[in-house]
Amino acid sequence: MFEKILIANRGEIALRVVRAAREMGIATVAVHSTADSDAMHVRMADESVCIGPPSGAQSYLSVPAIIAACEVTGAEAIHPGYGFLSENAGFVQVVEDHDLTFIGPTAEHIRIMGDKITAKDTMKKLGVPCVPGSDGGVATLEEAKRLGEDMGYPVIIKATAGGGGRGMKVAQNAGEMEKAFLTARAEGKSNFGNDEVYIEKYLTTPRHIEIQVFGDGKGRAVHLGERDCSLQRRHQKVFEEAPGPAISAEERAAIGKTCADAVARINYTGAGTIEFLYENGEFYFIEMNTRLQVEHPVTEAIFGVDLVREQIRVASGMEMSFQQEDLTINGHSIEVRINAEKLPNFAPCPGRITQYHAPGGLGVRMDSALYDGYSIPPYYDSLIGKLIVHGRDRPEALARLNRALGELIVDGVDTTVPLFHALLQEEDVLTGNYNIHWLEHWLETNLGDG
Ligand code: MV4
Repeated sequence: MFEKILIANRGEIALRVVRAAREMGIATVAVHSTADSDAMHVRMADESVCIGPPSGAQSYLSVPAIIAACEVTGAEAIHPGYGFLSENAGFVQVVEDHDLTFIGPTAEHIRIMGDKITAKDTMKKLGVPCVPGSDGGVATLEEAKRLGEDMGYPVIIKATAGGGGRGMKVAQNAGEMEKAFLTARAEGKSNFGNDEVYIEKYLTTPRHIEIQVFGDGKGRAVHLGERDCSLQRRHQKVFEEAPGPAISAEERAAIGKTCADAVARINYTGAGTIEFLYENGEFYFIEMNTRLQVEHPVTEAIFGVDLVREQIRVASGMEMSFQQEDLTINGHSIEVRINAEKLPNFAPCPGRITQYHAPGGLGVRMDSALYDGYSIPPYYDSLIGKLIVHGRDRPEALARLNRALGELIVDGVDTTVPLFHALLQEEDVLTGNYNIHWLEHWLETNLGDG
């Protein structure tokens, strides 16, 4: 096992990794920008290294600075958290070239899943159900139009280097194909330097269901059920839950086994998430994320496992601490993302926190790096905390969420807390009756957003 690891991230996720490491007796090194000298992750880690000026590009994304921080402190492994360098295959390569360990999958796995056409082709060959669409890339407008006619409209054109909603365009009919195709290609080129696109049948009212998988890198893998993350605004999740209210135990077992078998076959290491659209009882693969996700705590809550601990274990060459048979679901968990944003338009709202009080009590977890007097810097994303509740069933989790939101105090900046109070009054939220468009429609109707 490692004696010391470096955490190449900030905020609540850096703190999350410090906590897991400390319970394992592993020393931690925080890195930080000059804007984060007073950050909680720096205070909580055993050591810290300032790696650059405020901008992410010059600090948390600076590969030379992070490698140098490992060399100076003697850290043996790097946990990337989410975002920043977590899905950067080139970074993983540099880490390995310096005889350090990346706590996550191999550069090759990241590369495969980062190219969406290759990811889909790989998953299809591994028996994972995919959205019907083009076989690989579509090079010409003529081919795109032919596919549209064959498949039937609407279709969606996606940039292979995109993902998370970037570089996608819907064509409702043949007349919209030219613009959608050329725009998706141009966006792929300008945003990712890659103009390759592929086409899928557009599913109109699906849920976003993602399966948590975990591999040991030696051909064994498990699944930890699904999360329903359908409530999103502009491809940013705001409310996530596990298990999914629409997914039966039989469906979970079947799609879970398919996913676990697929990642076992490719010797996948560590935590991964296989994203699906779910419509009319069918799962359709869209993307795989090769990182620990923001919403991992809802899975931890219902399975009673520490996913970061497992990541560190397998990265050090140890076995996972569980097998599939050990993994049973206990109750229901919901996470809401507390962002420093001003409604109705979700404008970022950095500033000084004059008072912070975290909720507590049975079944309540608040993952946050906030403290009284902390100043949220304007340079990074607006996530300032995650409130995660766990109950014996969904109604209990919802009641607990309502109660915990009422206890939370974040004074000095606007937050997304009022949104959650309002959502908990909605029948569709209370019954789990929503899809990927529900929230945007609700925001438009109730807040005039959009
Ligand atoms: C789709 C789709 C409908 N049909 N693909 C958006 C993010 C990226 N991960 C994939 N996305 C979508 N792909 C087909 N064939 C609808 C979306 C989509 C979406 C997906 C998940 C969660 C929220 C979403 C909001 C709008 C569109």
